Amino acid sequence: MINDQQIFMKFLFAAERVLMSYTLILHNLFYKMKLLLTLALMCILYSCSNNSKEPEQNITEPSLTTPVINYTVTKYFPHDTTLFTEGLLIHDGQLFESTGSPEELIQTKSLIGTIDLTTGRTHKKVELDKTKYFGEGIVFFKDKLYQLTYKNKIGFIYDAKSFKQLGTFHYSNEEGWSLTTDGLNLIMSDGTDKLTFLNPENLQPVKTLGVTLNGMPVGKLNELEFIKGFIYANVWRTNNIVKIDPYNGKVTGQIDLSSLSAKAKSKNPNAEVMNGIAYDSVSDKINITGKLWPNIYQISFSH
Ligand SMILES: [Ca+2]
Repeated sequence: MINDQQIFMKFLFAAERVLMSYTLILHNLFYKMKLLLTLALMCILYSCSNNSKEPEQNITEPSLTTPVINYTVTKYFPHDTTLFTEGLLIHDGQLFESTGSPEELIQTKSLIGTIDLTTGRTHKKVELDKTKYFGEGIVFFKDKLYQLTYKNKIGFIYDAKSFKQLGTFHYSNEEGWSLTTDGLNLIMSDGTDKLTFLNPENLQPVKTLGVTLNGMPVGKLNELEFIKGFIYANVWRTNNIVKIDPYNGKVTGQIDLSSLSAKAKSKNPNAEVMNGIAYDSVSDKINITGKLWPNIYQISFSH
């Protein structure tokens, strides 16, 4: 026989078991909810971190642009607007300019002269017969001055002091455009992407250097200037100067002189392309002008 106390004890025991079961279920539910919340939070964080990575990937992609070299104009000087500039350089503290003479511009001459920066007047040293020769770039090397002609495949050699003609030299390049020197060789442009290094003793080619920008040839290399171990070249029909590594021909920087060209054209609507680069090692400045430009601009840039 079971008495009332035993029945009550059984009821309490059963109630406790039911309560424990509910507690376990609730505990499991709470655990599952906690797990779901954690998973949801992880998904949100992963999604956010994925979104924030995308712009980083774009930024870290290799850049295909060449560094732009900025410049400042420090002075400007007058320039004779009849000078169809082909070459510009500084020798013994004097600014020299060589010019060409297109048939349609009857006022132009093929000459070499020094430029008086105060007045803009040209003091002529050499003049070619423009019915035969179109004067191009010049360079001094030791005690001589060398001058290219456009299509005659002939160059002239002068005494660097008296400007008396000492002789001529011939080259196989289709055209002659500009000259500069690295102190060992003469460096010649001919309107292509190739620069020809000439032995100054016999004017024979030593090597040619192909100039590339991001792996692509840079054609129409024009007026040259050698500055602190690099060749700077104007690209014809543009207002750009490219900085060239003389060992591998790679363009390592670019200077955009469009604003100087715009200034020149605002003063003389007949002004043509930028075409003169002359480095002054004393002031560490660069003189820039162009064909029929009314000014020579003295600029400085990091090089
Ligand atoms: Ca030059």
